Amino acid sequence: MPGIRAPVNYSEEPDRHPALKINAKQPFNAEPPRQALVSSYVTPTEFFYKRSHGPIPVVDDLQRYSVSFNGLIDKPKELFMKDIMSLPKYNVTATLQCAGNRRTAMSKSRTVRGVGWDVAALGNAIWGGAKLADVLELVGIPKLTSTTPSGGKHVEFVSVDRCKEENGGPYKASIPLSQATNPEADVLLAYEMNGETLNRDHGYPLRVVVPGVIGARSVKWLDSINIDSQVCQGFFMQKDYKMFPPSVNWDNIDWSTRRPQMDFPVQSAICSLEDVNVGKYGKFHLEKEWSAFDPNITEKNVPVLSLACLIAIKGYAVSGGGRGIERVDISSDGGKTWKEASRYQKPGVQYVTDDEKSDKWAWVLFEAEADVHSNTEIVAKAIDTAANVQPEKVEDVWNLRGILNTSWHRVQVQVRHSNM
Ligand SMILES: Nc1nc2c(c(=O)[nH]1)N[C@H]1C(S)=C(S)[C@@H](COP(=O)(O)O)O[C@H]1N2
Ligand SMILES: [Mo]
Repeated sequence: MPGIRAPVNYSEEPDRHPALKINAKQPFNAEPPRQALVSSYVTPTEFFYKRSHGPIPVVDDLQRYSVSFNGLIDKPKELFMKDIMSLPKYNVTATLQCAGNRRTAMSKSRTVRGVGWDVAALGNAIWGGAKLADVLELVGIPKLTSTTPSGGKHVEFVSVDRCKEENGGPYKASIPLSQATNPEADVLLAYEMNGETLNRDHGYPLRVVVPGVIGARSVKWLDSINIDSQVCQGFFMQKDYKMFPPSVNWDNIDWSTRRPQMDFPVQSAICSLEDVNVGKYGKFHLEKEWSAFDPNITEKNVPVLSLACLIAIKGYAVSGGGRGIERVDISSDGGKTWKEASRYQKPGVQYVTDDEKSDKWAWVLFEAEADVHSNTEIVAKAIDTAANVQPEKVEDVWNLRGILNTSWHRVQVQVRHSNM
């Protein structure tokens, strides 16, 4: 018995924060209210989105839990928690983003298949654990290896949880061996999140964190690692999480024509405002009021801008592959004119792209304000260090699975005049 098991039903799910917006109950998929994301650079674990494909595994005996290494290596090995924890520990601040983030907005343009998400299917955490490059070295694969002598080129992660997409088999994904053995890629086998032991929802006792890559490759509840000559053939690598052009539909789809999505493109969203906001424009101009996150906010209780004319615009911007955010542009006239937002990671410290002190795998929060006197649309778009820019229209990136909606984020502000 390996000390960890996958429950057959949902009777052993962990407790979760009541403010999470549940997009699917079984398997559990939930995101925080968007305001929660901009109230801190590091997302508190309880507000970090949770994306699962089956019941959450249960650890019965941590002493007996181990990860086995198989496939194209000299000889199979088994590592226990104590072996992994005896390797140097690294803390990597990285934003994990589900490829389905902002899917609900994409489905409004044309129907897509998949769990609906607003703009909060991502979070920024400090992940603590061993570098996969060190772990692989321990089992006999040197650093910076792209092919093993026996032809291994990919590292496949197999989990404990069971999901229906795999016909009751485990969740799986792979990354290239060259990335896995490169210490600078910062791929972790993480046992901590935000300074605490990983919790069950996020992969306890051990998960993979692949910085800069769509969340789907950061396999939770790790069971085994296979070194393989080919990319993982599992459902989530081959029949899901691939980007198709808008002309492909469920009748003409050929999954084999596209590669599994890895890096995510440049993304940003406004989080201090809902999609539709009603502001009361009164007699006096109020001091600017950054909307603080209130855990009592529910969907039915959307914050109304109180006497808004000077509107605080706060949000996040992030790009994949370790590309930093070069600029965030904000428009308060629907995209006709733009001004640059200020960016930060540590509160109060201006973010400098590519600076040694900036976290390359993490998001950047941004702030701007707009003086609004009549109904308008506020828009955000980010530009990364490769000068990649978010596409203007969701229609241009529409795809049948509804992944990677990175179109300009637009929110409506309606101004009502009042005498209060
Ligand atoms: N074992 C396992 N790993 C998994 C998943 C899963 O369902 N099972 N979901 C993946 C997806 S699609 C995402 S976006 C992230 C979500 O991680 P989180 O729940 O810690 O936010 O985990 C990934 N790893
Ligand atoms: Mo995901």
